[in-house]
Amino acid sequence: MVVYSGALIGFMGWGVWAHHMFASGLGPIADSVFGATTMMIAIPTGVKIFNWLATMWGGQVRFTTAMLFAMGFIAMFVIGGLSGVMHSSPPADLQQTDTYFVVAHIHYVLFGGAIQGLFAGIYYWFPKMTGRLLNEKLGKLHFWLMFIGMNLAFFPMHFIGLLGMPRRIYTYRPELGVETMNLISTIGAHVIAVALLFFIYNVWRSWRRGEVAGNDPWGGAMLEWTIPSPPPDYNFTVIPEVVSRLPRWSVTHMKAIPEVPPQPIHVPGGSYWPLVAALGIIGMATGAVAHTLWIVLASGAVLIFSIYRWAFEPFEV
Ligand SMILES: [Cu+2]
Repeated sequence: MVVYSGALIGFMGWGVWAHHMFASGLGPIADSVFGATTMMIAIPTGVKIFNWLATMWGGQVRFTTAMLFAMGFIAMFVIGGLSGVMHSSPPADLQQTDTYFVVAHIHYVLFGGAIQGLFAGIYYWFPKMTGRLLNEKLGKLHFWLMFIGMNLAFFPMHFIGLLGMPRRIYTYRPELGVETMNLISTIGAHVIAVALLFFIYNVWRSWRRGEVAGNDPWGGAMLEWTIPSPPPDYNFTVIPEVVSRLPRWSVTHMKAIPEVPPQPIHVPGGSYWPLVAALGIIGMATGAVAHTLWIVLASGAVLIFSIYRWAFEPFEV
């Protein structure tokens, strides 16, 4: 169900975006179609949200920075989803769409949703990528400042928009009564900026002298946690046979992964021919745009030549 929901959201996504553009005069048919899809996309999204909640319900939640970002993502994305469903009614949407209300909505979806999800991923996989853990204290400071900052910045925009302040415009008359709320928004934006400074400092510091991560700092269930951090170029010398959905946890639940001793492996050395091949493609595109046949042909020759050189390059031992 979760996979189907993901696929459905991806597919329906082609048919909801215009709910941000109803004021552009699409006409009643387009408005109705995009309004109906906006209503329907709430169903698979709801499936996903209940799945995430139920996953936590059945688990032992550890409040690491990565987890805090993941949970913050769910909460903020739900708020963005609720204001999103409000767009499915074209007459209501017509009022909201060219105001700060829609700015609030899209930031709860994209900042509260996507950006917090990205940060959850960065905190979770940074030790696998670099071999060192990000500092948790700085990480939590980053999370809370960003979480508070984003709500200060974006929540008042719902009211600012409904009171009539148009989007993409930063000036307004004092009679509109949105001065205090705009000030709160501005303060929130600066809090987000400060939060990001803590993040940048954390990455800079932890990359050089953070806590050494080892293979598996989190007690992860998946195969990437069985190999060193950072992983060798070839990942595994012997492709492991996976017999359960959670291979590293299977010791207690199901059959364990059989331990295969590492074996010698041949890895192709670094080659610059792929880069030359890519330049050939760029040359072909440039020649086509410039309507110059000989550039296309010459670049095509470069492409084919470098693919052959690349393919026949000897292995370095
Ligand atoms: Cu939207």
